[in-house]
Order: sequence, then C-alpha cells, then structure tokens
Amino acid sequence: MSKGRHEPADILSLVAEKANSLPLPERRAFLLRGLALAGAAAAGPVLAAVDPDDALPPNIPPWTRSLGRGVVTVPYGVPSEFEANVIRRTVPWLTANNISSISFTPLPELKGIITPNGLVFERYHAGVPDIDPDQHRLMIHGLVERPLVLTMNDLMRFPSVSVIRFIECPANGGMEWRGAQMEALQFTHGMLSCCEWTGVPLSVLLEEVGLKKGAAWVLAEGADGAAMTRSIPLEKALDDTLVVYAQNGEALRPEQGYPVRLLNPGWEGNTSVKWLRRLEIGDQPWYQREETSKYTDLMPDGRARKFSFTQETNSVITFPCPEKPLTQRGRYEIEGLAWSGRGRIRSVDISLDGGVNWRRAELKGLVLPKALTRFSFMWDWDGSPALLQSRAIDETGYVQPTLTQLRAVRGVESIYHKNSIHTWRLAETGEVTNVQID
Ligand SMILES: Nc1nc2c(c(=O)[nH]1)N[C@H]1C(S)=C(S)[C@@H](COP(=O)(O)O)O[C@H]1N2
Ligand SMILES: [Mo]
Repeated sequence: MSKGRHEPADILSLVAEKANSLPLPERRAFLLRGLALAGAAAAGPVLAAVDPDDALPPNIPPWTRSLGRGVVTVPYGVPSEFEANVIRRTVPWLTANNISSISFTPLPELKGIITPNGLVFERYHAGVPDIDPDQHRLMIHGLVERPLVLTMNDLMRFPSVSVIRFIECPANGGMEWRGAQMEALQFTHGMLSCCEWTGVPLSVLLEEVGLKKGAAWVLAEGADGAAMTRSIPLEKALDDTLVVYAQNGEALRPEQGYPVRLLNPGWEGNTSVKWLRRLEIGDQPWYQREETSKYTDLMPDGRARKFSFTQETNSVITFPCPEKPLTQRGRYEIEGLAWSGRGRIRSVDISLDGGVNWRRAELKGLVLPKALTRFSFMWDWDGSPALLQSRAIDETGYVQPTLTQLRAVRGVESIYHKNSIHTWRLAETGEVTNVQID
C-alpha cells in the first residue's frame, strides 16, 4: 500500500470487508459508494449510483447511513466530483496549439472575488516550464550600484506583503470588436482572475541594488521558452509592482509562474511576467516583441498605440449569462463583477432595457483597489425579454464606455483593451444570448 493513499485493489478489499459486516440495505449503498471510489482512483471520477428516492426526505440518505471517507484519502484536496464542469476551457478556433495559447476562467461558476488556484486562466507563449526552485535565480542588473543574483531563499528573506489584485489579459473580449462572437461568459470575459498574491515590493529590491542616475525603465524577462520580456516604467516599479511567490496562500502554481512572477497591479496581464529570471534597469524602453508587434492597439488611422498599460474600468453580469439562464419567473439576484486598473470601483449601475434606464447595484463584500468587486441587484422577473447591462464607475470618476463610444475612438481593428458595456439578451424562455447594441 502506498503512503497516504489507497490503491484501487486495497479499496476494493476494504469495501468488501466492511460491506460484509453491514445489514443488506446499508450494504448495497456502501458497495455502490465503495465501487465509485475505487473506480475514481483507477480511472477518474465515477459518480456513485444513488437511487434519488432513497436520498430525499423523509428518508435518511444512504450517505448518512454509512461511514464516509477517512482523512488523507486525498492528501491534497480536490473539488467534489459533482463539480466536474467547473473547469478552465479553451476556444478551439483561438487555440492554435496548447503550448502558445490561452484558457479561460469559468466566471459563471465563481463566488465572491477570489479565483481558486486551479481555475485561474492560463496564458502561455511557450508552455509551462518545470522549474526547480533551487536552480532558479533572479538577476537584477543594469543601471544599478550593486547588481544582485537572488536565490528563492534570498528573496523570501525580504519583508513581504499580501494583496488581492486582479490579472486580466488585455485580449479579454478581444474577439468581440467587430461583433458578438462568443456564446458564453467564460469566453467573453474569462481571461480574468483575482487572487491574493504574496511577495516583495519591487521598490524594496530596487533599494537594495541602488539605482544609478538615469534609471527610468525596468526590463522583466521570463525563464520560459519564450523568454517573455516587457519594459516597465520605473514610476510603476517604484509604486506598486510586486515580485510574488505565493498565490491564495500557497506557492504559485506552475501555470502562474512558479517559483516567482512579476505582478503589475491593474496593468495588462502581459506585463506580469511569469517565471521571472531577470530585471534589467535602463534609461529607455527596450521595444521587445510583446510591446511592438503584439500588445499595441491598432487605431483607426493605422497607427499603433503603444504602452496601453492600464486595464480600464470594466464590468459584466455573471448571473444570468448564457451558461446560467433563468429557469422560471420570480425573484432573482442579478450578480456580476466589476474591476478597474485605476483603483477602486465606486459604483455599478444596472440596466434591464439596454441602457435606457439605469439603477444602482449594491457592491458586495470587499471593495479593494485593482481587485474584482462583486455587485448584486435584486430583481423580480415577470417573464418579459430584457437587455441586461452593467456599467461600472471607478474612484477616479472613469465611466465604463458604451461599445459605440469605444469604437468611435478605437475603431474595430484592435485586439486588446476592450472594456465596453456588455449586453446579455434575456429571452422569454429565460435563455441568455450575447448581443451587441448601439
Ligand atoms: N514568462 C511569461 N510571462 C507571461 C506570459 C508568458 O507567456 N510567459 N504570458 C503573459 C500574459 S499574455 C498574461 S495575460 C499573463 C497571464 O497570467 P496567468 O497565466 O497567470 O493567468 O501572464 C503574462 N506573463
Ligand atoms: Mo495576455
């Protein structure tokens, strides 16, 4: 028997032993559960076959009439097998291959403002490197007095901070510039996550190395096969940029940059370089691939706008949505998420008629700067069709634009930075579709 975990054969013999000691009805329920467990261990999840009439009141459900699983059957906990649909997904036509690609956070299924580590969207330019933290170094050099090569242990000796911040890929919603394409909230807005990040302020590390005269930009380079590289203005680096090694209380996931990544709160996700191995200080930007050919905004006059760092104020209704339709008339809590790269969300308005009338939503729970903010609006649905919208306003007074307003400035050639008001069409049937209105 392996440590801390039963092999399928062990489970079967344990099940048989235990079942023989039980009266018949209990034995049946127990065996079904045991087989499901053995099956799960052998070949992924298999749902226990439970007669629904057995489980419902006034009957005592089978799982109350038998013993449950013991401690460390699953040494690192995983969600219930009944939550198997709550997963990251890809858009096949967008996913040329899974090494240089993107997966989406299942926003319709999330509660509160924290994205669980296993569900954070992934964006790789060259796949996930398997980095041994003992072999990993962070080099800081360039216009500095005392260049440094830090081990992970060195890094962890600096004073750390923990903050809750969103990360959004600037391509979030980018498939919708020319028209509504995606029939799922997971795909219209799912290049988005919000975690508690722990690490060292970059300002602390820059103080340690000592900046030389003329220092104005920081180059951040990843240790992945893409060696993804971005230029960050020193002003941001000294403000709230972090070098983080933990995410929601545990080490970064490999997908998120294990063992260490940069976090530029509120800025386009691309600048939060994962698997961070090098920081170079210079007097001007480097104009790397990811800040010239990519991650620039093609404007209507054919010029490319560079360094659009801030993720502007945005919001979306997460219930109802295409994946979560309404099932009957009556009282509902409309919910959604709002966020701003400029700071806190001040307020969110809801429209049920495509932007003609607006009503104030309630902000729920924590309202933190540069973090997802959950909003809620109680509504009695009488079965009529509706055009549901949310409009966020942040603490700087920035009002989320309509699609028409955004297109008037940006045209339709862009890929990145689409933060316009989103419309869900609710049909009499309760079904929800993705539409665009003026
Ligand atoms: N080294 C490296 N860093 C990277 C990337 C990458 O491919 N390599 N992708 C970037 C992009 S485009 C985004 S949107 C974010 C996504 O962060 P996540 O995968 O943790 O969600 O990481 C950024 N950092
Ligand atoms: Mo991205």
